[in-house]
Formats: sequence, structure tokens, C-alpha cells
Amino acid sequence: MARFKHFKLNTRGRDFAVGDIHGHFQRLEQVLQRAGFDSRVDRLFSVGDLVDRGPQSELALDWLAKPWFHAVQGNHEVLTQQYLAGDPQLDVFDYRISGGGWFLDSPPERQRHYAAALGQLPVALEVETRRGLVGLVHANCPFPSWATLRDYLQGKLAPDPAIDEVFQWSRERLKTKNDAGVQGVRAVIVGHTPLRRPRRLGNVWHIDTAGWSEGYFTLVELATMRFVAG
Ligand SMILES: [Mn+2]
Repeated sequence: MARFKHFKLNTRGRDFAVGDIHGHFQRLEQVLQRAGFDSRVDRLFSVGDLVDRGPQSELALDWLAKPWFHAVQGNHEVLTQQYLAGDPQLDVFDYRISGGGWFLDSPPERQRHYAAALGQLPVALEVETRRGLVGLVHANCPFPSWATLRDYLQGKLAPDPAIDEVFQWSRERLKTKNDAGVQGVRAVIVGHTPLRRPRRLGNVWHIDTAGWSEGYFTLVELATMRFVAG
């Protein structure tokens, strides 16, 4: 299982990123339609948290099977792994409160099926655009440079559980309004923290505008870094 994925330039169509989906694929479809998304040539990159909270978490696997849809692993995908591994760190009561009921109430063979697919998602990915590389990670980039993130996820640096946690759980950059950014990449796109509007800190773009809740889905076109609000 590759923890880091690279995507070559899309020479035929447009590339978009979208914030946390949380089981709201029907709403996402409407936003894609409004953006004129053309699945024959366009691609959609998700910052993760495909499942939990919304009514259509089961559809995550169908979406991941689409050749134009790609996602990194969010903390809600990690929860499925922790649950099946019997991780004592996982509070099952909290998991249910966070929308994990669909998973907890699925038969064990379905749980294994979902978890196997969600466990294969990369922790980070990068996409070539005409104006440089754009990176995606669910919550935060733990390093000042994208090259270090790449080395780390490709196993060239010593593993560190504290670093692993940052990718999918950290809200530190937003909390401290850290605008130092990430070197070696044009932009890094993250989700995880619901905001009323997208927020850029340095070259790190936070785009979870709670389309899965009371907000709206934000699409970012990667070549231009323009927002398409849902
Ligand atoms: Mn999250």
C-alpha cells in the first residue's frame, strides 16, 4: 500500500479538489454538475473523510472505483482501521457520536470490506498542474517542506507516531494562524476543520466549508487555484 501518490498532468481536462464529503455524495454530485464537471476528462481529488455523519457513507467505495476520483485518507477512514485492529486508543462511543454508526452496525464481513478499501488510500498525494505541483493531505503537513513529507511517506525517514497523527488529525496550523506555508510545492490543500469560508495560510488552503453539514462544498480548480462554491 503506497502512502504517497503522484498524479501526472491532466492534459485533456480540468482537475478539482474538494473538502470533506462525510457521506454526502448526492450533494457532491450537484456541485460537480454546477461546475460543469466532465468525468470523461476531468479529475476530482478529495482531502479525505469520505465516510461518517452523512447518509451515504457506503457509496465511498463506489466513488473510489471511479477512474476520475481520488482521495487521501482522513481520520474517519483511519477510525475503520483502528476499530478492526481493536486499537485501545479508539473510543467506540465517540466513534458512534462522530457518525460511525453505519460502520459499527454493518456485519463484520462488510466492515472488513470497507476497511480494506479505505486502508489503501494514500496519506498524501500530489498533482502536476501547468503552474506547478499541488499537494493534498487531510489535516496538516507536518513538515516545512513537501520534499520531506514525500521522503517520510516513502519510508526514507524514521517512522514517528506523533508525525503520523499530524497528517490526519492536527488543527495546529489554523489554531496558531501559522502562515509559514510548505516549501517546494505550489499549494497544499487540506480539510478536516470546518470553516465558514475557505482559508489560506501561506500556501496552505483549508477548504472544508462543511458541505456535509450546514455549509457548502468548495471545489478548487487546481490549475488556477480558483474556488467554485457549491
Ligand atoms: Mn477529519
